[in-house]
Amino acid sequence: MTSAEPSEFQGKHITVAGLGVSGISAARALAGLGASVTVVDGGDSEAHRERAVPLEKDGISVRLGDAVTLPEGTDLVVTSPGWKPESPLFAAAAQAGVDVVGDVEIAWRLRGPDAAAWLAITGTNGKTTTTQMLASILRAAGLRTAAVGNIGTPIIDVILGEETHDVLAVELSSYQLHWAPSLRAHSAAVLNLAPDHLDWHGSMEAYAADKGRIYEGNQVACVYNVADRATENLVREADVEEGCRAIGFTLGTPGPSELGVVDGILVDRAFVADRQKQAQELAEVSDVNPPAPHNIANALAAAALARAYGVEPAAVRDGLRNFQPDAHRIAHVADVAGVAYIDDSKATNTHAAEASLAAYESIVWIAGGLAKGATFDELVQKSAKRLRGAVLIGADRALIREALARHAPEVPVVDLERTDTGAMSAAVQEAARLAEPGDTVLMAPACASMDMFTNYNKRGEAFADAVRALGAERP
Ligand code: UMA
Repeated sequence: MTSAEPSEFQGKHITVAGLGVSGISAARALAGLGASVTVVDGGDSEAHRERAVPLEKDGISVRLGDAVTLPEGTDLVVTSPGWKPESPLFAAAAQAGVDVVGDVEIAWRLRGPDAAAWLAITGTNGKTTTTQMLASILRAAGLRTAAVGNIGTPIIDVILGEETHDVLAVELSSYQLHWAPSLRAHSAAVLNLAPDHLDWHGSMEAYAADKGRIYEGNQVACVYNVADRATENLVREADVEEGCRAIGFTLGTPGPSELGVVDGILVDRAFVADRQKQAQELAEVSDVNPPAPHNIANALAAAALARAYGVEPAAVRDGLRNFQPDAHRIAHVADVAGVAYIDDSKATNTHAAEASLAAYESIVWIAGGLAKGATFDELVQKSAKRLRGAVLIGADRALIREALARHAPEVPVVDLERTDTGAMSAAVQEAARLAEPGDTVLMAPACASMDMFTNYNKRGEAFADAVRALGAERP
């Protein structure tokens, strides 16, 4: 915070829900601002106890193994994003007349008078990549920026940190948006909307409504996906600043106020002097890495936000060229015995898995994990003709097995009936058995990883290790 004024949190008794990445950041920041902080967490593992020690040394109370009781005298609850709205702790807070907000809300309230603008991104899929692309474009324009939020860097740390920023590329999850009522971004994008996290939100309507909050109070542009009507509807429902524009992105030829693609060129018909007659070239499709359709859409959304902020076309091109995608996103691990092995561990929901299954012709699919309330019928129906076989792992694999039986009964399925970490190695061996030269073994689980792995990175690493072991066996 640039201001020397005492913050609204000084002297307050604040309960922070969750001793994870965002809870630790919020607790430290609020204690630093003079609040009396208690962190509560339902977990009581060795890892939790280890995380508590440095906080307690700094005068922050930590209560483990109880996610229900509201500490006596709490003035405000600051929650981590993963806590569901119906958590008993929040019912206790409501009973006591105590507000509940998230760490993003705190970050927003802590911005100083010369604070960096927020360019915000959400969507069911592609938000991390788009946020990284946006940060890369902003850097190419010579702006001081950081990629923050759901991407893994808590926003509070950046707001209160030493470094000064001109503009932030902010990835926001539906959870974070739910708990950030006063957030008002410079411009924002919803990339797409498909069922995900329904166990958290309760319904598709509630999920969409939380995503739509990202447009509230936008100043310059609300960026939506022309191919996904639901995102445009969210723009219509939003209450924005006077003069804020709706900007579409499309893989087709753009109309006025849209960015799109013409003859392999990414073009802007929104941020030009005469959008009826003019189109500005931004970059070539081949500048996008990888140039897969869903990723070109991500690039267009990032470009739209950058252009809304006033970035020049050449910086959009340079930023896209400089961008390197993360590991575990449709990453080619190796070819073994004429079969390609692809790690798309990041496909943690059906929508993402659908995009990667659409990219290959003959696939042995490794899938399963935590379904998070999803159903698999549509995914299997759409992908059935591409499946040479399927290998299922993880807690909710029966849901996928049943969908395969209903819509792709001829596809051979191996149900490993395992949820241990070593199951990935067995899954790769089974997949190798089913695959023929020219096929692709695609690990795009359509599920979260936490039933078997710490996170999707670990799941991807386990897959890559198993593929390498296979390569050593049969080169
Ligand atoms: N906990 C409880 N009770 C509950 C829920 C959680 O006690 O009912 C405790 C857990 O024991 C744990 C802590 O709360 O100790 C974890 O809190 P959290 O799940 O909110 O996770 P954080 O470590 O704070 O990380 C969060 C985001 N996690 C989630 O939204 C689930 C991270 O996004 C984000 O990077 C980080 O804040 C910084 O902003 C991860 C994610 O999976 C990558 N996001 C989802 C997604 O992208 O699909 C939304």
